[in-house]
Amino acid sequence: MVTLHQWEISPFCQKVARMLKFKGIEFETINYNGVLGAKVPMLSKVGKVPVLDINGQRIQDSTRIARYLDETYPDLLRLYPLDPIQKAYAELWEDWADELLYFYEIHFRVSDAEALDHAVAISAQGRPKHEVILMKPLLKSALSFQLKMQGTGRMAKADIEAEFIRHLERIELMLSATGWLVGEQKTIADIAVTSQLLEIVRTSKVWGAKINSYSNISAWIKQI
Ligand SMILES: N[C@@H](CCC(=O)N[C@@H](CS)C(=O)NCC(=O)O)C(=O)O
Repeated sequence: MVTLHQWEISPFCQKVARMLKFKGIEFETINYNGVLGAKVPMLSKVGKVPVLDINGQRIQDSTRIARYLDETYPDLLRLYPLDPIQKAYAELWEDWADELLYFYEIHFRVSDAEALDHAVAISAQGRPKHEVILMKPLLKSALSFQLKMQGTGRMAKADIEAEFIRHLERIELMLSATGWLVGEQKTIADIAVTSQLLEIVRTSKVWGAKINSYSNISAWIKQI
């Protein structure tokens, strides 16, 4: 059995779940909601989720998992294109989504009270009520700290949001050629980028509507 150790609210965990579905690999999930989050550091040396148990191995990091899946199941649909140039583009999009777009997603989560409440409710699903109350300040301070350390959290809100719109415009333009970010079919690039955007759609009404106002992006997201 393939097991995905995850936080339901994590875009990286959603990315792995989408990769497994894309490949048609059945899996079960173990959620570390509420105070169970304290067990996450024990799953791997890095201490982050996603962590995947597969074929007697434990793999941490969504990108390492993606590579493993392509290498181990060459007969299933590929996440990374075979063409080396297209593969490099897909890897760049993936890294951009994981290492940059992620911080916009965090910004929209901590700067909008409604989005934060929604994220907290998902992170504490199935746990006693007092954990929901406990989770809110914990999640907000952890995410704000992460955002400040990375730098985005020290920028003016208006500047962060103007920059995010520029990114959306670039994505919209890139999709106008084939409907996909790289080549003519779905790749890891589409899965990685939409996994970040879909977390914004899921928790923020205003920014979710903004993302869906771009026609290519909206049609593309529906296919993921
Ligand atoms: N590069 C990692 C990032 C994973 C990541 O940042 N996971 C977050 C949840 S969204 C986490 O586990 N954070 C716990 C921590 O940093 O202590 C991947 O692609 O899997």
